[in-house]
Amino acid sequence: MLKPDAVLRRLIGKILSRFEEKGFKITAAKMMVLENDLAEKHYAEHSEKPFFGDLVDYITSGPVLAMVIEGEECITIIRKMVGATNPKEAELGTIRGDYAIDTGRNIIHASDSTESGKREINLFFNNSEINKYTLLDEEFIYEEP
Ligand code: IDP
Ligand code: MG
Repeated sequence: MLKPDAVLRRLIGKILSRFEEKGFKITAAKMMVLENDLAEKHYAEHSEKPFFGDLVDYITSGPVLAMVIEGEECITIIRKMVGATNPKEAELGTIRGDYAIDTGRNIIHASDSTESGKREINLFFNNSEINKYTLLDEEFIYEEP
């Protein structure tokens, strides 16, 4: 999910290009302003943290771009591409390392496990909104497509 600062800073294209160039498949995308309730569900695991209120304010402060991105090992690889939670510690070359400075303005969310991925996809998308298609160059991305 591209957080509101990514959208307001016109970083959508640059960030999505990275996922496309890597070889991943974007199978759903939806821009929306999250209601508090949905934001709280999305970040339920952090509800007891001191930054929870600020986090919900941040993620609801403007439009986000929610997406489903598919590909082999995509959770692990995308978490690497996103970089550390604190952008000051994120390696240069990662999305947060290149485009962000503060943890509370770290521009992108990525699911951290298959389970959280499924849970989060269900929060934002119906099955009918997820598109099945074959990339034109899939045979060059994967040894065994
Ligand atoms: P992640 O986004 O790298 O998975 P999490 O620990 O799941 O990091 O935290 C979720 C989000 O909460 C972070 O992306 C960041 O926006 C915010 N956050 C995490 N830790 C802090 C903090 O210590 N202060 C302020 N915001 C934080
Ligand atoms: Mg997380």
